Formats: sequence, C-alpha cells, structure tokens
Amino acid sequence: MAAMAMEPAAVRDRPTGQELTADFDARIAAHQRIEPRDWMPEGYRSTLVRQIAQHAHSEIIGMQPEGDWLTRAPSLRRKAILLAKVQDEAGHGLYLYAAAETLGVDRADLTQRLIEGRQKYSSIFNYPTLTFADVGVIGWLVDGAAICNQVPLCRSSFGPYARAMVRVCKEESFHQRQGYELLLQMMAGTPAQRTMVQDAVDRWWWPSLMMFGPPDADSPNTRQSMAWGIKRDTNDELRQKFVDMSVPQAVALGVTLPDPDLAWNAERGHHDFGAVDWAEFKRVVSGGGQCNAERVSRRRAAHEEGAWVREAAAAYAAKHQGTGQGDDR
Ligand code: FAQ
Repeated sequence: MAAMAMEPAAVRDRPTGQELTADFDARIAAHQRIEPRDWMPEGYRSTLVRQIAQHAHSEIIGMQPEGDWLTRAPSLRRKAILLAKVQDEAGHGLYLYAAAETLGVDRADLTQRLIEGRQKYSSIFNYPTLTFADVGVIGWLVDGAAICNQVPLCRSSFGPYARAMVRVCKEESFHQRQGYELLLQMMAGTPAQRTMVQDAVDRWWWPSLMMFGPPDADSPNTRQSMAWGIKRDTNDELRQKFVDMSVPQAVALGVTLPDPDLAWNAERGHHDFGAVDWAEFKRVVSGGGQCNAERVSRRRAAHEEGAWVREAAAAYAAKHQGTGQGDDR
C-alpha cells in the first residue's frame, strides 16, 4: 500500500499527454520552431516524414530529365552549368533525407519505399525532355515553381526542414536564373531556336502548375499542415502567385503562355487562368505518366549498382570507429 503511494519524483513530475499537447500547440501558435528532441504529436511527425521524403525523392528523381542532356549540351559552358545544377539537386536530396532522419526514419528505408512505389515524388519529373530548350524551361518554370513553393517553407515550424530550405532556395534561385538566361540567348538566336523555346513552354506550363498539388478543396492535407505551420500557404495561393510572377517574365522573354483564358483581373489584382487538367495530374501521380516507369527503374538500378559503395563506406566506418578517421562517411 505504502509502496503504491510512493511514486518516484521523476514519474510524478512527468508531463501528461494533455500538458505536452498544450505546450506543443502554444509553441506553434507563438511561431516557435519545433526541434527533433521536442515532443510532437504522431500526426505532425508522420506528415513531415511524408512531405520531406516526397520532396527528397523529387530532388533525386529530378536529376534525370536534365541529366539526359549532360552528354548532349551544345557547348562546354552549357555542359559545366548543367553538371553543376544536376549535382546541386543531389545535394538538396541529401539535406532533405538528413532532415527526415531527425524524425527517426532511415534514409535507406525511404529509398526502398520510393523504388517500390510506396512513396511519391513530384509529378513534374514524369515528363520527357525533348530538346535542349527543355533544360532552360525547367530552370525557368520548374525551379521557379519550386522556389515559389519553398520560400515559405523556410518558415516551416519544423527546424531541420526550415533550415534545409534556406540553402535549397538560394541554389534554386541560381538555377532559375541560369535557365532564364539560356532561354534569353535562344530567343535571340535563329527562328528554329525560338520555335524550340515556345514548344518547350507549351509542354511544361501546365505540368508546372500541377506541381503545387491539387486544388485546396481536394487537398486532404493542407488544412492540418497549415494549422501545424508545416505549410504556410495553400496550394491554390501559391499557384496564383506563380502565375502572377511568370506572366511578365514570359512577356520579357517573348513567349506565349499556352492558356487562352490567361488575363489580368484588375478587381482581384491577379491573373485569371484556365482550368488545370486534374485528370492528367491524377494519372501521372498514380504512375500513368509518360516517364514514370523509366524514372523509377533507373533509380532502382542506380541504387543496386551503388550497393558496393555503401558496403565499402560502412566497412571503412566500422574499421575506423573511435579513431576519428571514419567520421566523414
Ligand atoms: N506530385 O493534400 P495535398 C524540386 C500528393 S521541386 C506528386 O495537397 P500536401 C526541385 C501529396 O503528396 C518538387 N504528388 O498534399 C527541382 C499527397 O499525397 P498523399 C518537389 C503530389 O503535401 C527542380 C496528395 O497528393 N517539391 O524537386 C503532388 O499538403 C528542378 C494530396 O495532396 C516539394 O515536394 C505533385 N505535384 O501538398 C529538382 C515541395 N502534389 O497524402 C530538379 C514540398 C500533391 O496522398 C529540377 N512539398 N501530391 O500520399 C509541398 O509543399 C507539398 O507536399 C505539396 C503538396 C504542395 C507538393
């Protein structure tokens, strides 16, 4: 009887579930960062793992469409720029997998989920790159959409994700500028080059708008992710921002955006634009895009072919454990 009444002080003082939730909610309301060692609701953790993993996978799969042009770049300068850009995307994947790992998941397991089709990556990377103008248009529109989406994520409530985004965004803005500069140069070239640019814009415009995700009314995660401060803007708000940002850039470039309904609406202070083909979006996200099978099978092959490197790095780290030499794996 006496033993039951004698609860150790550490147990007695342990906060209850309600107190932990109240503390978490108060920190979110005060716009304070949540760090990996802080208590967090399971839904918050699993939402972050889903979003950060999908984001990391997108960076890595996103190396493929432009990577296809590395051996066919039209000059040494363009080849060097493209090589650096594609390498940057690998770095972004790395920061993001590292951020996900602070939530208690394992990068190897996330990769496995990607190559088994159990986790998504951005729909945009399931479209083919048909000409070198696609490299410029990916820089301008795809990196442009990525920046639009990711700048607010620098204020995301989860510390490691927000900090990773700061560096990613700086590099993405550089990517966007190199893409735009490439297009400016092509637009100042021959009629055939200008046609190539317009054709690439025609093919990438609508898929770029799909990058922001389904309309708010059909987005199952937005409301809760906004309440938790993981997302700071809704999908539709960011899509509108991207359209408004891209229209003057298209005018300066001398290309036409392929949307007859695109028009300035003075009352709203925004551009109106046509309906996105959400049936196409669903088809591409669920594996039916032009390049889904190829993208995943190449990622799987690269992972399998890299097994010996991972084994060698692990063996090296084990051999030098405690000596300080194996720490740079
Ligand atoms: N593609 O309820 P929501 C880049 C999924 S940038 C595929 O609205 P959420 C840089 C969504 O996951 C590209 N799936 O979801 C680069 C959810 O899946 P569930 C990557 C999509 O999370 C440039 C379901 O649909 N950027 O790689 C897409 O609140 C050039 C319902 O949607 C990021 O990941 C899509 N487009 O909002 C690299 C940014 N949209 O729950 C190389 C971070 C939605 O059914 C070259 N992520 N889904 O499994 C985000 O901001 C958000 O996750 C959204 C989606 C806005 C993408």
